[in-house]
Amino acid sequence: MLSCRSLLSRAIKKKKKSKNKNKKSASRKHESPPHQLQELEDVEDEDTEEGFSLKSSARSHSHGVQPLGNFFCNPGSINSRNTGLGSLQLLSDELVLDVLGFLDATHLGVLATVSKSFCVFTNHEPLWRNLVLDNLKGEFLFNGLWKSTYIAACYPSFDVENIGVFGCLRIRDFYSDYLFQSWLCANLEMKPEWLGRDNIIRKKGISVEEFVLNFEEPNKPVLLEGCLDSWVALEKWDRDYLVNVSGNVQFSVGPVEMRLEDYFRYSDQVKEERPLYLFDPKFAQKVPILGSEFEVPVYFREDLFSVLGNERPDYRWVIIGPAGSGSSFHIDPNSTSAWNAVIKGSKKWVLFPPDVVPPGVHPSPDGAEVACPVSIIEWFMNFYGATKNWKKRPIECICKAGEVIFVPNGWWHLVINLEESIAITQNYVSRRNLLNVLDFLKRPNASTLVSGTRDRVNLHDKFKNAIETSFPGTIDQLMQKAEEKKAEEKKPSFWDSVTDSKVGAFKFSF
Ligand SMILES: O=C(O)CCC(=O)C(=O)O
Repeated sequence: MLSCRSLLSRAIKKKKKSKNKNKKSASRKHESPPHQLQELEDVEDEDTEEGFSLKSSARSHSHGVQPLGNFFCNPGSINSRNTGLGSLQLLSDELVLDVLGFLDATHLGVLATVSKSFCVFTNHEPLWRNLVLDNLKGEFLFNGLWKSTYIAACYPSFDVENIGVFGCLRIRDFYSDYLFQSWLCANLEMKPEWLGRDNIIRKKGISVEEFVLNFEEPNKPVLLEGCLDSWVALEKWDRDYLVNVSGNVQFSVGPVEMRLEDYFRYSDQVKEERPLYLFDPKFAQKVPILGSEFEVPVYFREDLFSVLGNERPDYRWVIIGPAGSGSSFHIDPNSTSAWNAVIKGSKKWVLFPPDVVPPGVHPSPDGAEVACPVSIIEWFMNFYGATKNWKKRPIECICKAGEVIFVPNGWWHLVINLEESIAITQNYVSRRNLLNVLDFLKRPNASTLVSGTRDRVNLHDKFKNAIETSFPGTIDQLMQKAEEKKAEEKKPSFWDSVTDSKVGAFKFSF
């Protein structure tokens, strides 16, 4: 997944300080330790754009960085971004950060002393996040900032208590859309208007036949209520229980493996654009009791990849993340369909059908890469509005604990956790999408497209042969049915043929 940042060149109004400061600023002040008071005053000066509200935990690590639009509206001001970068000022912010990404912690630290501008760039938290993840893997105890987490782990005698984002430096005249937007996206609340639309079909207690006929066959999403009622997980799974049963087991969290307790310590404090997300395909092997506390809902029990035994691609995941974490726009692997069951918390879903690429999303022609905004919140901020007039409006919903969403194959979807959430998801192949999956696995660039398995190129033949062995004749039958359906769709109905001839007649008479 590639990411691209869209520009935010609009001026953000400064709010005048007055006695009538809004409640949020006042309470923020209250909650903060004394060493942050000075920084908080800065935030009150440079609050956010109209219509957006900051998370109550938002601290001043906007560090006074302002969007470029403010520079153009302030005649006579200088942009310390440029003066402090010297001849490197010609580089875009992304490029400066890319170059800094090659430096180790010591060199970043030294460079930070060169100028105010270098101080801002070298303290960009994602640089320190990469240093932590590359060097410490999952063996870190997060302490509020990635920079201090790194320093605390590598230099235990160093007092990291007072490491602010910029130490004691006050930044007031640094303008950068890129850095401002990164801060804003990390600190924005979801707007109510992003959550209000709920147009998914909800069903409770439908039969498997109804599900197949009305949703799986026509490849349409549906939200299913009440089908997790027998799950032990629904009753038992919370932080304490999961930490208890998992002990020192490590789970996949982005590029690293972490103990659950350490992950929760991180997710309690995190304020970043793209929080690390726990997404583990081996959880049931690692902690078998977890695998025994849920069962596949009745609608999704046909699971043809199971013919591959241990060679099947990854297919089920436990997903845990704080508010703001989630999955940016993608289509599920190997043309599979999926179900996603929320055990704790809630998730906002936005889904587009296979023939509609969502705004702000740019897949490569072969589908192997997708460029989209850096973060989910950035997509909402810059592209959600466009969906009102989009070719086809998306399907949207909030999926709450105890509910399951069916994600049909080929549908684009984005998900953001509205609160800390725990979920199970499973990707599957039934007879309704077997031919799609086989076609997908046979594509010429299968070596880059196929995922979740080591042997990507041979998966098609292995799967096809295993299906022929376990369910002889099934593929042929499905192909024949598909041909008949196609022919049926092509055949004009009586009414079509009548109206066609009318159109023809009119054409002639003109
Ligand atoms: O973050 C989530 O729960 C959604 C996961 C998802 O989209 C997927 O597994 O394809």
